[in-house]
Amino acid sequence: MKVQVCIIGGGPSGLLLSQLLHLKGIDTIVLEKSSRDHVLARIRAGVLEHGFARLMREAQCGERMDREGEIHKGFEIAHDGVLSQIDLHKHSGGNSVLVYGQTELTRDLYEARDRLDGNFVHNAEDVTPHELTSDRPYVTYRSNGETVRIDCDYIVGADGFHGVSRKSIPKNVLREYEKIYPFGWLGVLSRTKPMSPELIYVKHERGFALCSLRSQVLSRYYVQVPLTDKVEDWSDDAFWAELKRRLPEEVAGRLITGPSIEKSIAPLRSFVAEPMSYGRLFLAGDAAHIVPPTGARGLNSAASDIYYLYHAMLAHYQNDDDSGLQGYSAKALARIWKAQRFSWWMTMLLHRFPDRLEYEDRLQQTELEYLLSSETAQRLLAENYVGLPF
Ligand code: RFL
Ligand code: PHB
Repeated sequence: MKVQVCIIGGGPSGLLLSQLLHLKGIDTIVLEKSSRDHVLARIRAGVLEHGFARLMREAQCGERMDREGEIHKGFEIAHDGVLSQIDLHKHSGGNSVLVYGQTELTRDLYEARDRLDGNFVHNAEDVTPHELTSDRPYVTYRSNGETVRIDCDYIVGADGFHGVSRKSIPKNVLREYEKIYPFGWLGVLSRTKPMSPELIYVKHERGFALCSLRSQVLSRYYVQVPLTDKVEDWSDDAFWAELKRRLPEEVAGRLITGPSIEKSIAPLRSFVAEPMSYGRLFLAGDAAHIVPPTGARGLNSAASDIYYLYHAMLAHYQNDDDSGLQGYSAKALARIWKAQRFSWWMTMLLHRFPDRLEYEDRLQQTELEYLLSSETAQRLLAENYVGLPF
């Protein structure tokens, strides 16, 4: 089989790119190693930048997002028993974010691909890119015991952090930057009414917590836990009790608890791989970079990669102009590093760090006091949280 662009990975990055290219008459195939049900069972991001929402509309996938997604013009920070509001709208020149779950967004993308009869292979085993530096790259995979070969012009590696694409770039070309944080987030999804219309980020001496939501009947909460904790260690009751302890009293009193319908622990990590292209392979999304979720940048950073790659491919196929593809890695990385900086900053600001100097704890406290007392500092936060332009 021959296509113009072979996309490895059917998460939000791969699906969005295939949909955008398809609409412009560029043919793609998406090779996904898992089943659709498996991909749709993952509970991840909840906050979308307005730039991402725009791209979803351009991909003709924005209808349900615009109907069911909630516009959030601010969020709250809880610390020392007090709540302080960050007015994103005021401090970012009228912008906001959209609260709409990654699971729903991925479902919308799948449905859009189905409507256009997009090429999609689920349960593709041993997906392997070949001949990346030749002008005839190809990808092989196994399905029902047979090896299938896809010839293409370009390969896009959108196969997440554990995928095969990044690993196919030679070690002497690839440079990896990584920071592992000494804790994780224990997340619970519950079919309960959210306690607050806005997200609440909590700094507490027992550790960070986050109150988020997916809709008016679906809540998402997180607490910072040591890396050694296992999900099995945490009964629902223990989770709710710990969350309550970290919330200001008036807020804790409003918390509505219920059985968890999903519970998982995500370790926190910052990671960037450079360059993001090698020959005819282009990396996008979590395949090339990871952020701790504190700044809600992960999926949003994937969206800016897809935007740059989509326009670079259009320029190639429509105008025979390869400058976008040649400049893709540098352009994407410039924005990625800013999202890295912001996510690192939010993480350092709000978490409890074991084994740290008291001096550093005082600096952290001062940083937060400064933020909450300075409009200039809140403007910087708002500009980054709603998403830098792309
Ligand atoms: P994905 O979603 O990991 O999808 C990659 C796909 O590739 C498949 N795959 C392969 N396919 C073929 N062959 C192989 N060898 C393959 N290896 C893997 C996988 O099965 C999968 O389907 O990457 P993508 O598309 O780049 O999307 C990235 C986002 O998923 C991620 O950045 C966000 O979820 C991060 N994130 C958040 N981002 C935000 O922007 N806002 C948020 O509020 C936010 N909250 C979060 C988050 C991530 C979290 N966790 C669990 C890490 C909250 C959490 C708790
Ligand atoms: C979420 O709702 O899952 C969420 C929201 C904001 C974050 C991270 C995760 O910063």
